[in-house]
Amino acid sequence: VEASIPQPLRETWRKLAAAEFTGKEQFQKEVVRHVETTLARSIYNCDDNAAYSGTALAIRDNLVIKWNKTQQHQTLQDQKRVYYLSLEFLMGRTLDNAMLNTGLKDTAREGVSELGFRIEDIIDQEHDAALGNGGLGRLAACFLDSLATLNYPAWGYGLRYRYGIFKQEIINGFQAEVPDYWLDFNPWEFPRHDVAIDIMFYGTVNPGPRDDRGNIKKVWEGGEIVQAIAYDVPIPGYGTACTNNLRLWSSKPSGGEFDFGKFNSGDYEGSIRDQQRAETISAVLYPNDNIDAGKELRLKQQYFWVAASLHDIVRRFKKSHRPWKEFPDQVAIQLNDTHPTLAIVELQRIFIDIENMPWDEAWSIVTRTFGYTNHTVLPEALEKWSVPLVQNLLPRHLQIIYDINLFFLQSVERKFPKDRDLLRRVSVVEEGTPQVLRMAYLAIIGSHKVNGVAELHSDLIKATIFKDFVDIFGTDKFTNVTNGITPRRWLHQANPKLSDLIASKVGGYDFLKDLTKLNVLEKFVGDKTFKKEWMEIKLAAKVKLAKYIKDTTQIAVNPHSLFDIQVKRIHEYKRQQMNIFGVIYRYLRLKEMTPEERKKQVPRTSIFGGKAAPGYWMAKTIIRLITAVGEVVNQDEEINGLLKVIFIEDYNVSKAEIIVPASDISEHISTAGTEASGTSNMKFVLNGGLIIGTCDGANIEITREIGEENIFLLGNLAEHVEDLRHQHRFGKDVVMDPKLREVCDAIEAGRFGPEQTYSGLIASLTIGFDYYLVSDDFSSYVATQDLVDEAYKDQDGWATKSITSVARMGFFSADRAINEYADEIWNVEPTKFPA
Ligand code: TH1
Repeated sequence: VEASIPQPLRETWRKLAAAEFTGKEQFQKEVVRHVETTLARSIYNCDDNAAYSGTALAIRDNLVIKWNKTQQHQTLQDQKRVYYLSLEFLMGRTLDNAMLNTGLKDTAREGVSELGFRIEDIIDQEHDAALGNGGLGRLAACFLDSLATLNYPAWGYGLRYRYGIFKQEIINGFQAEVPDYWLDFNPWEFPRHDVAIDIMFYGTVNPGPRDDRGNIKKVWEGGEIVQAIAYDVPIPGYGTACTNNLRLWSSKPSGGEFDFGKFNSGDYEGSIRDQQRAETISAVLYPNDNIDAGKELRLKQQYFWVAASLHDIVRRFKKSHRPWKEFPDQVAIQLNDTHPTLAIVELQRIFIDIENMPWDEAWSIVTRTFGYTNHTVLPEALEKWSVPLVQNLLPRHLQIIYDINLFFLQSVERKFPKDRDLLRRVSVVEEGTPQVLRMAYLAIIGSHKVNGVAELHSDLIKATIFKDFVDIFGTDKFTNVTNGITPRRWLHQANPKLSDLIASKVGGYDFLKDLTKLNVLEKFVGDKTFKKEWMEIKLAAKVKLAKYIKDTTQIAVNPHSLFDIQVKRIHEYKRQQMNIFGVIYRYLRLKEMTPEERKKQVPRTSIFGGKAAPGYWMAKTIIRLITAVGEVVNQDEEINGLLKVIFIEDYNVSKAEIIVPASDISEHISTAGTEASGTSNMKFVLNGGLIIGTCDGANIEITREIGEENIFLLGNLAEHVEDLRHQHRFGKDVVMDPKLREVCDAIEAGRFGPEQTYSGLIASLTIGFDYYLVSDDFSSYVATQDLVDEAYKDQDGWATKSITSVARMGFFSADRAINEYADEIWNVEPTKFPA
């Protein structure tokens, strides 16, 4: 308030208000001005990178004007806001998306062309914002795009990691990790040094003065203080003025805490060490997907981010001078997995310790504010924090967690008297040495809605990991919101030719805002020329990927071969091992064939990509097997191009934009019941690729929407997994599938390099009891791949499947998902913008 311009002067300001550029000439003027003044460069040293910077800064100016207006408008409207708390936002590149969403791409293309540049080269200069591991972080990014596109007043809150997900290099066939320092030039963020919040760690809880009700207050004090600085990123909606905010926190030493005493007394290095300790908090993204490592620094990150965000949210609410009980009418906070669960505890602490609210009143507000999204059932991914760790780092929060748990268990006891085992099972505190806190349970207890991310997954959590909580809270607290993807990035931006062709048939680009409009395409499945154009676009995308592969690996692949793609984090449950075993099996068959038989085979290019967590040895072994198979197969003259195996290094969002449009078939073959949803399955189908997959996650709903005849399903069902695992562990005569045996024999015979390299992988199938059931699904997998070959021979039939599938993909828009969250969980309305 103090910083605002006095009323009488505001008219002067308004007359001078910055205006957006319009048209090519004004755009060019802005680019040149930024290159010459902001960057201090000239016609003598303007390379692609300088042109990128100039273009980004010009586009940014328009974005910022929309953003400021949106924020002011939302403040005036004073509606309920959504806050999406996520430790990961896997945004990828911004420039292209910003141009498309603001409708400036054609202007920019022509504009830079006259200045001597190609827009594609400029776009290609940008470093990905890779603040995420995989699906969970990319989902958060897609949701931000939809929230803005649908005009919801929404903020994302996350961490501004100095290092995003590591860059993957393949050295001698093995993964190596290189740090991803991405902040050298980031025009998309705005530091808000005035938004600085002190966050405390460690310290002790001491008795304080009595409160209004005569109770002795608990005072948390004497801890170490770190400052959170806000960095804001504008999030433009597609075809709307609405531009939302993503606020990322960066850590630095607090002004009061930074030890100038040490500095002045000559301990310069000591003072720098303190500074580095503070900065370490937001230094690096933990590179684990679906794994909980339980590290103290990770807990520090979580509290730092959650405390800063809540402070900010509460401060914003307080400006409206409403009574506290209206907090849940103004604020909806969504917890992206359990990573921000401490937000529940922190809000309760703010209410009872700082705002002096009675416990029950506070708790009722807290639970009406939060929603929790679960993204995994894998036991190794469920967060559990050791009690001694929390006791030391956040002593007051531990007390509050104990109280939350106590009151919860008392209510359970009232509802189910004398069921001691139930109390043990649902307690937030798991007994053991040490005791651990089950964060998912805390998230459930502190939220009014809990959702899974695909139907099967939402059913599974109710039937398994959260069953007791369904009995306690009733089934209505648990719901499903099937994931979605933004068609703006994943169709219009990644595959402009396909987007244009679709627009020419469905009556313009409205389908990008209402994806169900794609269904009009079904009318054209019989249209010969349309089909031809459709398949030409697919081929062009394959040619583009083939060129990328050639440029980066020196390996030539045939764009007319069947492109079979599996790109995602490397994980045993995702079963890249089954894919590569299938490739080996195919290779062995090809080797046995006569030249005549070989001529009848469909040539195939098996493409893999994905990062392994740095400490995940099995995943790294799988990568090594893939690259080793490639080394053998790609050079085998007898095979003569009938099979190629490619590993694409450093899979990320911008590479996905090249890869996704280029698939004939993509693989989504997780052990049934393990992949909560998957979202790349949706991206591939939306781009006219077919799927080979298991009955898992969103594959099931994709099948329901597009029809069984348009998908290649394989393997055992989720309901049989438990039995099959039991058989592997305790069954008497479990024999490995003979086809898989043959593959293992080839590996053990050293056909892909020293057999010891893969001993762990082979052992996982035998003495490891084949936990992911590769043996059980392998023959089905191989047989289904044969069906894929057969189907591919009929190119016309293939095109029919491809078009029909795309026409039926409307459901998988992230817009649909966001509208479901808005209606069923957040109870928020879109903002109305003046026309
Ligand atoms: C993923 C799920 O594995 C995937 O199936 C789902 O589509 C995606 O979330 C979005 O819902 C997950 N990623 C993580 C990452 C961490 C912890 C748990 C999960 S679940 C760090």
